[in-house]
Amino acid sequence: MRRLAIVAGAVAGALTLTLAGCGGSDSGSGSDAASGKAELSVAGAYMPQPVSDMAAGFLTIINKGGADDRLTSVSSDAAGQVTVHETVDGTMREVEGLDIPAHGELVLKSGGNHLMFEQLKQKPKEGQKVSVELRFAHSDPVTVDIPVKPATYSPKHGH
Ligand SMILES: [Cu+2]
Repeated sequence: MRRLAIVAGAVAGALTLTLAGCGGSDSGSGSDAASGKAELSVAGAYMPQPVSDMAAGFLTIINKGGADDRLTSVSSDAAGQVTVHETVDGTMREVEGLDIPAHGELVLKSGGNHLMFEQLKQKPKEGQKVSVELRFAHSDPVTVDIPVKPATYSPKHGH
C-alpha cells in the first residue's frame, strides 16, 4: 500500500494540462495503449466537520497515465461504512464505482460526487485527519489522510 502526500493547491494548474489532449474516447478499447497504465494521485482532499454520525468526503483523483481506471471501493477505520455517491438532480445515490479517465481526473466535490461515511465511530473534529483507503479496478490501493475542515468550508476550485 502506498501512502501519497496530499498536494492541495498544486492542482489547479495541472488540470489544464491533463485535460488537454483528452480525446473523449469511451470505447474502452484503450485508445492510448502506448503508455500502458493508470498513474493516480490524490489532491485537495477534505471533509467538512460532520454534524451527525454521517460525513461527506471530497477529493480529486488525477490520472496521468494512459489507461482508464475506476474507483471501486473505499474504507476507513473511522466509519462502519464508506460508500461512493453521485448526485443527480440534487438527490444523492450510491454507485458501484466512478471512472477515472486516462489523462483525466475524477472530481468529488460538494454538490456532486462524494464519499459518504456512515456509522462514524467518533465525530471527527476540525483539525483532525480521517484516514481512508481508496481501492481501484487496476491500480494499487491508495491511503489518504483527509483533513477535517469547518462544517461550512468550501474550497476555491480552479475550474
Ligand atoms: Cu451521499
